Amino acid sequence: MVEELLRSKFLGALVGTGVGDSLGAGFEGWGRVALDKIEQVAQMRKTLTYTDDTHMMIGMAESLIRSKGFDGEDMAYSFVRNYELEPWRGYGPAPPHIFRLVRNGVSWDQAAQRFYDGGSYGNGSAMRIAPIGVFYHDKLSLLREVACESSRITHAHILGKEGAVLQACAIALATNLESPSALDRGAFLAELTDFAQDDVYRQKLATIKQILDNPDESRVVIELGHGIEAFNSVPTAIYCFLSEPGSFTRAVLLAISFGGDTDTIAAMTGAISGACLGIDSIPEQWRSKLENRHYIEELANKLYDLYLDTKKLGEK
Ligand code: RVK
Ligand code: MG
Ligand code: MG
Repeated sequence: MVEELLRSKFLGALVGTGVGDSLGAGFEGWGRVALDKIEQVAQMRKTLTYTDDTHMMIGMAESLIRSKGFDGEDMAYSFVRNYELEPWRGYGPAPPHIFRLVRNGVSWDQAAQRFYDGGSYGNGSAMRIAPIGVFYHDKLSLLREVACESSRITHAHILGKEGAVLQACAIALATNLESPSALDRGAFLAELTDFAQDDVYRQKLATIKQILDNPDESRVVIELGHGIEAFNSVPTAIYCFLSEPGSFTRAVLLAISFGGDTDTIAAMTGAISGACLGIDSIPEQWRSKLENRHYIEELANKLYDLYLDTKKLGEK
């Protein structure tokens, strides 16, 4: 793939997370929302302020860049430090407690096991995964391992880990597409199904195929979900991308229109769509209002430079 196209996809996935998250944040907990209502609200806002989804995505990118790849302890402390600086970003219930344990000396890969039954299956480890999705897009078995390890920092339940893995894989497959016209939705879903190791996700991927083949949006919330659990939101984001593969705007608006956990479903849809279509697909009127846009772009550029360096070293 041409280098500038790939760079644009790294930028698209990271900025796409931020734009989806901040646009969706105003509609959290709503029922169905009309598309023009979402656009109107976005237009009225001076700044698009992001939430924990993007804040943790930033922490993940910072750590990958600093450590030149995945380092669990460094990534955990990256999340902890960012949380301590801006605890008001709307974090889910468990992460702040986990961060306190890590700060008090509990090992990064042990703290999350203490919460819920077998760890959390919330969508918190999938919503932040864009940097891993793009950085490991051409090494899918390594991507699986790293996505899973990164999830263990806060989400140790198998369904939490598998949600992060599936979202990372969707971003990677989207990154690998030369253009949206190269997308074969059936093949994309078949690859994700091969990658998914849990029946809950395999079943939801089969439902996505059915809904795409016989369009019926009333099935989306009922059967795919719009909730805070990874299995009730990652499949919905994948559906939104596959439903509108040629338009970042339409994919993200669709994600928000389903209501529920709108910031997170839109963040994950934005990450996949941005990875497919690149940074220029994100409307300038949204991009220019995204809080910390230049810093997020700087991180995407640094991550891409690191990807190139790592690739050159591997080729020697
Ligand atoms: C506020 C039973 C479980 C569970 C288990 C449920 C931000 C709980 C972001 C829990 C995202 C919720 C969101 C969230 C991300 C998880 N048994 N119930 N084993 N595991 N749950 O606390 O980071 O918005 O109801 O890990 O995943 O925008 O409260 O948080 O929407 O999932 O929070 O799980 O949240 P947590 P998170
Ligand atoms: Mg959030
Ligand atoms: Mg959310």
